[in-house]
Order: sequence, then structure tokens, then C-alpha cells
Amino acid sequence: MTASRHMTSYNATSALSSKQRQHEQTDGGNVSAAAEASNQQLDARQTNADRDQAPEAYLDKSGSDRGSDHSRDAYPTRLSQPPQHLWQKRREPVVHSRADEGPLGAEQLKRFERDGFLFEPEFLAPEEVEALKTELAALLDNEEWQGRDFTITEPKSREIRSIFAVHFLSERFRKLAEDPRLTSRASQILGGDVYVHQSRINYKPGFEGKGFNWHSDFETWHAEDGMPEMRAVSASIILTDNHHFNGPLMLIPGSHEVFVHCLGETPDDNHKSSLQTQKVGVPSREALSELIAERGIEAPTGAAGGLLMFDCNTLHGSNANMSPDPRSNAFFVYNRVDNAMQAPFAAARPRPEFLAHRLDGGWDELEK
Ligand code: 6CS
Ligand code: FE
Repeated sequence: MTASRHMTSYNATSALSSKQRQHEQTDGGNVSAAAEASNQQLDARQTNADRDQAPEAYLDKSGSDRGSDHSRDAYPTRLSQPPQHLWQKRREPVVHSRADEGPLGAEQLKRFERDGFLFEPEFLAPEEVEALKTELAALLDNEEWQGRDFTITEPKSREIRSIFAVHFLSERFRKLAEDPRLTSRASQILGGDVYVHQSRINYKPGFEGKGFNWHSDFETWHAEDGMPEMRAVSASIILTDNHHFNGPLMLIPGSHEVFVHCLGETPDDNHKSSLQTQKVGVPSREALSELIAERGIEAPTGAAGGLLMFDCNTLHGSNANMSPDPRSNAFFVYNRVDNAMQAPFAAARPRPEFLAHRLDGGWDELEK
């Protein structure tokens, strides 16, 4: 494991062949040579997958993938049979517009495109972070929100794990969701107008906060909410310091380039358990092992106020929080307006609106 000021990295050096290691040593550049070698491996794998997997291969899916409609589906998942291939190549671009349009510079866009995420430390001023923390505490304390379906508790305790739809529950979080510093980044990356598809606060209380299994958000949004294409990006603002011990978000750099097919049909009302512990929509260990061997794991760490933007298909997860301090973040998903939800691709019914907001920006559930 290596740690730099803003990143903890897991490099699967043991997975590299001795030839590659030799190459690194003689080359004198270890990280870049390793990254280059793994890029090549991933590319080769993708090319093979592409050649083997004409889209038609998906059209003839026998079996009873309940609720799924593979004939219109470019990204089949929640399969009833093990997939023929672990993954397929992504179809959409990652970055849709150019650097000169700002606010992100060429270097930042290049990183986002390569890794599937970009961390900007000290994105918010300390006063802004303080105000948001106060608001977070008020939301957690507000009895009106407790026991509501958009408030998710930890699997084995009554501690709050997540609150969804926070940009409807709080004026301050609404302003943050609409903050041009965030929306302009999302529009730049996605190359068009955006709306908020999902908002949430993850609280992850000290000692009690459990982890999140490895997943691609797009996999869930596609299967259960009907998001047609990979044209969404998440903005996560860390509201507490993220360090090694409070379960920071971990990402597999480069994983956004491939769509990993997941095995297992979507049960009815899956979200009632998946938001506590996700079981379906989790890539196989085989796929994860290969991707991690090729690309490693990174965990941006840093002081409250940092911004992590990540592509909707970047594989990520986190460990339990074993420290006394909470690990909280505010999380907004921006979706391009022409990528609004259709019928779910692999679930019998769409999920409630607090998980997948409408393009028109309304939300009726608060009245219920
Ligand atoms: O369900 C969702 O929309 C989000 N939550 C989880 C635990 N996984 C997928 C996605 O990130
Ligand atoms: Fe996620």
C-alpha cells in the first residue's frame, strides 16, 4: 500500500508478472510503467470482449430474466445464468466536452477520463463546510424524517446510514445541488444540460457505520430505475475528514471503461434491503479480482470540504467505519437531460422517486 497526501493506493504488484516488474525496474518508472502495462492488459481484454460480443449476442437471451427486456438493452445485467463474458466495453464517451469550455482544465479532464474520477481537495471554504455540517446535524435530528422510507438505517441498528432526497428536505442542500460550481462541472463532463437524478447524505456513524459492497451505480440505475446510457456523474462532497480508518470511498481506476454484467435477478422491493446491504448488482469476485489486479484501488483521503466527482460506471465501495468519528458526505447525481429514466431494464417495477427523481424537478412523496 502506498499513501500520498490525498490518496491511499492499493497496487496489485503481486499480480504483475516478473517480466513486467523487470520492465518497471529497468525503466526506472514504477507507477507509470505499471499503469501502462495494466492499461494494455485491460485494452486487450476489452478488444477480445468486443470481438466476441457482438451486441446481437445479447438479443437472444433465453431464460427467465424477470422484468428485464434485453432486446432494447445495451447493458444486460441481473442475469439468471452466469454471463459468457465478465464484461463488455462501455459505449458512451466519458468526457463529452472540451477543456476550453471550463471550469475543469485539460489535465483534470484527462484524469477524469482515464481514472473515472477526479478529487479536488479544499473545494469548499471552511465556513461553507461548517454550515453544511450544521445542516446535516439538523437533518439527522429532525423527527419528521425519522422512520420515513427515504431515511435508511444501518442493517443492525437504528443509526442513520443515509438520507435521500436531501435537496428537497433542506434549502441549504438544494442550494448546494444547484451550485454552479457543481452543475458546470457536471455539464462540462457530460456535454449538455443536467438535472439531479438522486441526492443523498451518507452519514456512516463512528463504530456502527457498515460498508458498501463493490458496485457500479450505473448498473443499479440502469437495471432498477431505467437509466438508458452512461451519461451521469456523481459529485460527493466530504463533510468530515476522510482518513484510512473511517471507511473512505475506494474506487477502481479505469473500471468505468467496462460494464460488468451481474448475476442474479432483482427481487421485488430490492431497494428495501439493498440500501442497507447490496447483494444483487454486485460484480463477481472473478471480475473484481481481474480488474483490481490490472488497475489497483485508490481511496482519496483528505480534510472535509474536498470534492470527488466520479463517473456513473466507476466501480466503488467502502469499508465499515471502525473509528469513533462519523464519515459523512453529501452526494448529488447529475444526469444529462436527454438521458432521463425509461422503464427499468432489469426489474419488475421502477423504484420510488426518492431514489430516481423526475426530469421536471418535482417530488410528490414528501406530501405523503
Ligand atoms: O441504490 C442506489 O441508487 C445507490 N445505492 C447503492 C447501495 N448502490 C447503488 C447506488 O449507488
Ligand atoms: Fe454507489
